[in-house]
Amino acid sequence: MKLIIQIPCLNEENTLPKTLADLPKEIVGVDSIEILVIDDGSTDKTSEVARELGAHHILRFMNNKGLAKAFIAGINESLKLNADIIVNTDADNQYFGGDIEKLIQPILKKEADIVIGDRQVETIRHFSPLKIFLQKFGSWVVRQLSGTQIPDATSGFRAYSREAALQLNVVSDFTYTIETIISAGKKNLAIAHVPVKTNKKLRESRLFPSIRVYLKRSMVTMLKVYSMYRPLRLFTIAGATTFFLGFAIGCRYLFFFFMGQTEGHIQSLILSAILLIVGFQIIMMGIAAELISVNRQLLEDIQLRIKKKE
Ligand SMILES: Nc1nc2c(ncn2[C@@H]2O[C@H](COP(=O)(O)OP(=O)(O)O)[C@@H](O)[C@H]2O)c(=O)[nH]1
Ligand SMILES: [Mg+2]
Repeated sequence: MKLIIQIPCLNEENTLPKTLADLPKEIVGVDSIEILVIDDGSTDKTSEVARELGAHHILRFMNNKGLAKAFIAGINESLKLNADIIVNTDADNQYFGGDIEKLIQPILKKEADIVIGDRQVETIRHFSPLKIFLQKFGSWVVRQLSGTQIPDATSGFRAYSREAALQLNVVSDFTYTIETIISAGKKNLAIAHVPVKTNKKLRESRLFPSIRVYLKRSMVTMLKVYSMYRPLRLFTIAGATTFFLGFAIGCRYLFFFFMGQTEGHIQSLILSAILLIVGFQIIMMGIAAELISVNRQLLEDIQLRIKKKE
């Protein structure tokens, strides 16, 4: 049983030493533990520090490609290195390395494909009440969209079985955390969660410059991923709402018409016709998107078979 711990990094020369020092050296049930640092075009000495401190593998990009790309590149590299379990953690030592043992237990016991570390955000002292509320609300939305029970959707502390990692695809540029949960839920993978400890904050978050940016990007991601996996439902809701609004306005027009008011109300007649047509077209687009989505599932199935052969 080989465990690879991957750490995506952008300019982490200061915090990486602490993070690496806290990682477990051995775990019962695991034969070897290797560390993979993904240096996403850092302009500081991240790669050198990682090498000096004994990281087994370093994947270095010449320019910054973003966390989502770095994450999936790490997963694919770990698969090539024959990992049986892949754990992702952050380079700012946010997560307590000693909890990796706990994190991989459900996979070792063959109870889960993916395990998400639950930070229990309400207990994190340096999170503001607004940030706690948004994290909880965001996780609730992700639970609804994914049909899973994950309490902490944006946690970057996770473990993947080889089987789950083979099925992983990330299309958004910004964050992989939400997307991977929604797609895993839709693919019916077994997702578990365990409570984990977090360490003191060493620096400000780089991913979320402000709450507004965080909200905007998260919403765009959720909408995009959900429309990838459940397009017909999404488009039908939008289309049907528009259609019925047009229908209601049309009925109002007909009501006046049959009551003898045969003149006037032309504006509402036009509006009704537009809404009816647009609503119908949205539903049609949903059907086309659903067919494309079925195609994507077939492609993913082929991709999985090829990856397994490789
Ligand atoms: N590869 C890559 N990693 C990044 C990037 N930005 C942040 N990270 C890493 O992602 C992890 C989490 O970033 P952090 O700023 O702590 O965000 P937080 O999750 O909001 O605390 C850390 O390991 C960072 O080094 C990026 O652009 N590319
Ligand atoms: Mg952090």
